[in-house]
Amino acid sequence: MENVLSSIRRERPRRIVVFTGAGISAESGIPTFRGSEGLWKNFRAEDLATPEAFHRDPELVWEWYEWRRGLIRAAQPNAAHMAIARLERELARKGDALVVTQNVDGLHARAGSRNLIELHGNIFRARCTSEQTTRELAHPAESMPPRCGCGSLLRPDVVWFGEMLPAGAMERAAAAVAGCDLLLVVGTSGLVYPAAGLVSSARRMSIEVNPQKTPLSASCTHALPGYATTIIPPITETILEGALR
Ligand code: BV8
Repeated sequence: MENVLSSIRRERPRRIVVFTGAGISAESGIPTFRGSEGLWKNFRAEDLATPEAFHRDPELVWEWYEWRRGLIRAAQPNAAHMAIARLERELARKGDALVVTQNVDGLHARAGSRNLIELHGNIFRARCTSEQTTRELAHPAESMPPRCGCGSLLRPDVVWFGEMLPAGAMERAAAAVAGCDLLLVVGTSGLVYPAAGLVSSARRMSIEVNPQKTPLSASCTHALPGYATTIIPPITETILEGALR
């Protein structure tokens, strides 16, 4: 860890991209997708987060998302989310910090991050399957599966497996990663594409923060074994010391 902090002090990065996965929310009590704590009532995300599953059983899929929303509503952003939001705020005119997240839990926004790309959508938004209009889901659904005023089914406004990401999201994220001085890769197994492919666009320093080795570890300049809430705050502190000098 100390050698990574020394590299940050030497390089004084100012243009930061933080690429996050489910692991950054693990210490907020939200199960990851492939972690040992068993995700989501013994269902695999790949089995339920698909258009086919929704077509087959919209009520089951909605119940799964309602259960996840309940967990997330009860959770709080953790020290890693907060440190990243502070980095964006305090860098301000001296540089910039963009969050590119695979997560749909909305915790980066709740921590205060505004410069944010949600590659896979947001679990607290629903979309009409006919009109494609979206709406916020502030409260648990009254009826199951919920319907739009037009009578059509609503669906979670997230990207399912086999679906395209939001128009322009990957292009914007890839351009930011290619142009940044430092890419932080936090809490992702690096298994889901095209998101995981972003890491190979980094041209300068890249630091992976994960208790496990992943397929992305070898393509980062540093791989720090450990938890996001332990490692991210000292890293953002060191970035700010250098950038604001
Ligand atoms: C698509 C929203 C084009 C829904 C999610 C190559 C190119 C293109 C596509 C593919 C490809 N290869 C395969 C595909 C298909 C597929 C895919 O990638 N499949 C995988 C399973 C192999 N990709 C797609 O379908 C994508 N669409 O490509 O469109 C297209 C269109 C039509 C036909 C062909 C192509 C869409 C993918 C998006 C799916 N939606 N989420 C929902 O959430 O319900 S993905 C889901 O997985 C979440 O978003 C999650 O964030 C994401 C990735 O998982 P991770 O975040 O990495 O989480 P995971 O649990 O795996 O890992 C957690 C990590 O944290 C672990 O490493 C752990 O060690 C670490 N950790 C734990 N605790 C901590 C920690 N780290 C730090 N601190 C801690 N405390």
